[in-house]
Amino acid sequence: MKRDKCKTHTILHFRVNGGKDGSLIALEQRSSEIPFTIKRVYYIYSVAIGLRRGFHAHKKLKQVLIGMSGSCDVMLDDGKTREIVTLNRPDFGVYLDRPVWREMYNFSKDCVLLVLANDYYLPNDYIRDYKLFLKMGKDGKI
Ligand code: T46
Repeated sequence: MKRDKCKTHTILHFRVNGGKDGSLIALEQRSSEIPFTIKRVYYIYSVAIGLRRGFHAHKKLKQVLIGMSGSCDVMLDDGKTREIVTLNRPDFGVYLDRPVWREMYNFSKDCVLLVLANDYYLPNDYIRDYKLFLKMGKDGKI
């Protein structure tokens, strides 16, 4: 699987099995595909036009975000660099393997955003204050 490493994330390009009859992508839990043990899968859909979500970073959680249908943008900020990715195809994923501040926006009406995560839902893993996120980064606490 091809990967493009960026400052705040890594793009995972999935192998597409396809032809005239349609396409199929299989994601296996192995270092060359989904590089962690998947403990949780969730998806976000029916987001009202103009709404923004996210506004947090994770201390430890690793995730892969995939735009299954429609499109949305995700802004990623590691405290030094800001990058924006448009999730508009099911054949690539955004791998977040370090603490990055994220905001999702520009959701199309038909957007379905799928997320694979390496851990259960743990509210204590969230940093919901941007200034605190920057401070924790500077202090080497995340
Ligand atoms: C992330 C981005 C991409 C649960 O009960 N279980 C879950 O696994 C999740 C993810 C959420 N929830 C509850 C907690 C809230 O009451 O669902 C509600 C909405 O969650 P939140 O406001 O955190 O959703 P987003 O879209 O802001 O963020 C989510 C993930 O929480 C986050 O980890 O990286 O999607």
